[in-house]
Amino acid sequence: MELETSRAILKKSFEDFLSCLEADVAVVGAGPSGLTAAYFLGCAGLRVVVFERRLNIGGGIWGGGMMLPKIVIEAVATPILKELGVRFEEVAASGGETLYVADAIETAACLCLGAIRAGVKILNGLSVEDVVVDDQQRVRGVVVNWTAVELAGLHVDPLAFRSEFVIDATGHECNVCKLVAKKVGRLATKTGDVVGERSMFAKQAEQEVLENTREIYPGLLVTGMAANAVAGAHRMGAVFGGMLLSGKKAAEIVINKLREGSA
Ligand code: 48F
Repeated sequence: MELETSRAILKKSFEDFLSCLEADVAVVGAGPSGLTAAYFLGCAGLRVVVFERRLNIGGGIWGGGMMLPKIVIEAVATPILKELGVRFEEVAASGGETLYVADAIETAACLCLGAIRAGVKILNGLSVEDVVVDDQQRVRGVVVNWTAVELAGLHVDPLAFRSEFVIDATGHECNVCKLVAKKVGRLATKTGDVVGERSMFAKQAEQEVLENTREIYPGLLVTGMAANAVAGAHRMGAVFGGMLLSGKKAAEIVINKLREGSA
């Protein structure tokens, strides 16, 4: 039984890795924005792989607000929760806006399952440490290593995965944008570099995150909190509507670009 277990795991894992070697879209980070982007891209029939540094999938959803496992969503984002089967309740209305609360664990689980059922491959325990560029210096994929290798500080060369587009969904750290700004070229921000996130102003941040969801460098899109951090916009705390809407917008941008043939 031991050998059969090993053989099954090796065979099926290598099949998965080989199937992800060339994708339409590589999403970096399996938080709410990355999973939502992946879900809508998968629903559009695209080949999507998500690379997640941690073993657990869901990014900042699990912690809710200060480790109290609830998240708040604005009315405008509730259709996405409904589509993914997440239940929610109305909690408050202020300034003409109604807010809803959902269970953080249910939200993370439904987003993850929704993406998988849409055909997305999620690879965990893997860190994106660089991008692949072509002769025009356009981003054409990601360079990946085991997070365990990174943590152990071992000198192990990574492997490359090719994709037509890469989406930086790494949250506050905006890791892919940082390394592109450092090693590849100027980002489409006011400084050409990562500007850095501003203090909490939830209402404004939720609007900004949609405006900031875009192609930030040829072949590289940015979504979720990474979009605000790169652009020098505000943070929002445990309000998650903007994350879901931003992920959906990133998917729509990529779908349109691939349809136009502008990859
Ligand atoms: O942080 P995260 O949840 O990003 P998000 O989708 O959502 C932000 C909210 O959780 C919250 C907020 C808004 O309400 O302010 O913070 O923008 O998920 C980011 C994921 O990216 C992974 C990281 O482990 C996390 O799960 N990640 C970060 N860097 C890398 C990475 C990397 N280099 N390679 C792979 N995964």
